[in-house]
Amino acid sequence: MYNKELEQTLVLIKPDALKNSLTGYVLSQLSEFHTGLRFAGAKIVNVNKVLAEEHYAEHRGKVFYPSLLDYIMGLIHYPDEPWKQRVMAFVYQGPDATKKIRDIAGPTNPHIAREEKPGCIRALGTLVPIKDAGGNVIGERMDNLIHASATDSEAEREIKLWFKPNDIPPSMHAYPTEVSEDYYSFNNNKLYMNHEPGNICFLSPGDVVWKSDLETLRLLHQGLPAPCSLETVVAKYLINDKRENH
Ligand code: 3AN
Repeated sequence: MYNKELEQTLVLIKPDALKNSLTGYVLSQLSEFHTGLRFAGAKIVNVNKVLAEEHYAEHRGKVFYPSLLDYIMGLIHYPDEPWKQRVMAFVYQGPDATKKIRDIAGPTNPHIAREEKPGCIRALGTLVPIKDAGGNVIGERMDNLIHASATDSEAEREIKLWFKPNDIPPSMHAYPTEVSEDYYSFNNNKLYMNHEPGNICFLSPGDVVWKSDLETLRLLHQGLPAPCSLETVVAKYLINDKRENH
């Protein structure tokens, strides 16, 4: 039976919130006292290009997409301080987690947030013009401090993108897991089911894996269409990994 207590959602405290020292404010707004929700996972992440692209895959090709990637990678707020380029990623858990957190976060656009929902977190954000090489304004970047999953299915996709099963206590797992019986490695974006020198091995026999990831890997290895790409599965294994540029 579906257990509402296990419902989960992803929250990212983005580089503009970190730079403006709003971490404590955000965490207090989202605290168990205010929301009834609990932390199920937490990590500091230096967001690499693959993770940024996968997280914002739905915006690929849009005019603001390149600056959105720079923003989440910390390149806008900490251009010369790579050691500060990070976000804080959280899994919150409890009944109606996604809806409760979206309500407190507020509308995507900080100007609209200020007009329609004063007091929400994103009302403290800013809009920044995006210019082309000639200096013409071609769009705007929304520095809106936090990311919060929009729907339960987005939450599942995003939590599986940012977190491995072992990042979350087993008693809090909301999605099925499986134990890998095989090695999985990759090189040049190609998948291998062994551990060859030069490859990055990201799964070994005995590792606990999201069941849906293992199903995807099996399909990809057979050259069959899969529900998501190799990058989507591998991204979480490269978080904070020196070999990420492989
Ligand atoms: P939300 O973050 O509220 O779920 P999404 O998922 O539609 O909104 O968009 C993800 C991020 O992409 C937003 N947080 C915002 O930074 C950026 N974004 C979305 N739509 C636009 C837009 N029309 N112009 C500029 N940036 C946008």
